Amino acid sequence: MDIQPPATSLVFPDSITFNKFFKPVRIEADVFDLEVEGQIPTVLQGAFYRLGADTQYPPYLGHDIYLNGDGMMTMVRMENGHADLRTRFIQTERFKAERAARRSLYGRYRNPYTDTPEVRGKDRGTANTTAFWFGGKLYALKEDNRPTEMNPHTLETIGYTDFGGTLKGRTFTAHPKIDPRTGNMIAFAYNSDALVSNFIYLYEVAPSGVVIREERFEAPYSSMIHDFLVSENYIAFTLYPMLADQKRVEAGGPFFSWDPSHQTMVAIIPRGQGVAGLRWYHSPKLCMETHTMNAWEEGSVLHLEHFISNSGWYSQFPHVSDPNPKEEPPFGQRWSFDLSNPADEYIVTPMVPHPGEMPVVDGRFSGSYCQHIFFGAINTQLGPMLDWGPMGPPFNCLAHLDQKTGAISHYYPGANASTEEPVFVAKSDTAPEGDGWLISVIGRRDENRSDVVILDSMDLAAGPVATIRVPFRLRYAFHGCWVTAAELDWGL
Ligand code: V55
Ligand code: FE
Repeated sequence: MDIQPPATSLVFPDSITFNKFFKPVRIEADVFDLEVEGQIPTVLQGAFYRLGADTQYPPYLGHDIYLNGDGMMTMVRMENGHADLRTRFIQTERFKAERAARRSLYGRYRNPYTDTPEVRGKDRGTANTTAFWFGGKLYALKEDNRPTEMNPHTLETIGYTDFGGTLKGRTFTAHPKIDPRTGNMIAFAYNSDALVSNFIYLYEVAPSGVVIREERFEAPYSSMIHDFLVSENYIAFTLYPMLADQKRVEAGGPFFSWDPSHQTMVAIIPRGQGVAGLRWYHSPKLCMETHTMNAWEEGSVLHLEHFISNSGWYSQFPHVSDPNPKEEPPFGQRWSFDLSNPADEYIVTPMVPHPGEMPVVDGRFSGSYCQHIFFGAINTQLGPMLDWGPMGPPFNCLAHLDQKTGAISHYYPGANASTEEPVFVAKSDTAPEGDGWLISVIGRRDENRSDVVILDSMDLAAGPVATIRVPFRLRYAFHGCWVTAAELDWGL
């Protein structure tokens, strides 16, 4: 018998994307009744979902960035104080093709020109960014493809949706917003017409799962647009020069690179009038928006609250000319635009004295003023910086900003432990704004293991009311959501 050794290495490279605490985990688990320290609040009947990247095979090109991993969904189902865990890969075309071949076949992030001949022209979506619940359905979102529908109970992959034929575009953001006034989803898409395109699409989707509004406008350049802002009457985008370049992509290069020859800009669109009322502003400073907190209106002033870095995101994408650029951490800022003023100007107010990211507000109030903002943070007064991972410097705490008092409080999970994006669940339908439970995954590096913690949003310093111990490591993930038992229809 002719025995063939594997054609490519089955060992993950000893590089920052794949080593130490960020080594791919690849475990599709079912663990019934995790250990629970403390008490899961009785209102938390439902499931916490989170989505991340957990590369199935060592990249055949030898190197890869974290953002290009295969989608892996985590579900922690909570019922009467018990917690059950399920993790599943998203069964994308890419995942299935590589599993059948038992090796990596796809090349660089968003670059089909780097794929092996076996998969040329095949779908290359990874569905790895946001677990999102809308209209009674669970989606795995990735901004360079359509939403992937998932079975919320089994985590089986159902496949791409085009919202019953009403979504014409090929792509869809990983950061749609739910308008709490209408229940509709406000979303956008970019690089939809072509791999690299200047057009940005706006969508509104009804809870019935039908696109009810579509418009598009043209940006001055094609770049990464990861997140956006929605207030009661406005939609806003921060455009920053994380440029996509078709020629470079065709030559097998990185999809994005930071090009300081372009300016950071802001597009403000009145929701009623639509793109006909679009106004562009120019940022006096070159910077990038990492994620948005909230947008709200005060008379003629529109406030945009978001995390801003004064550099590109060099841990993922290079600088066009500087071979050794310095990545700056993001800080929270409020940008205030007086829309009655015709001038191209706005006021920048710092919100947080230390770096932060992955913010959340109480979704019942998003688009209106939110007093309370929650996020992952780096506060070296609480403990030392953790070793850098493939996404830059990891958080060492969770933070709560009270905008009314200016106070910032923290949850510090202990030494050599990192936090992830907090997910907010209101304590009840009538609870005051911001009064809820925060759910976050803690990476315990010394134990090579993860915890899911539940904190009182109004008292982070008190520490978790419940710690759900996961007996293995959940690979650092991106965005999650909470879905109630009623929405999940457990009765059936
Ligand atoms: C981001 C994340 C992505 C991506 C593009 O956080 C931007 C920003 C997890 O994937 O593909
Ligand atoms: Fe994101």
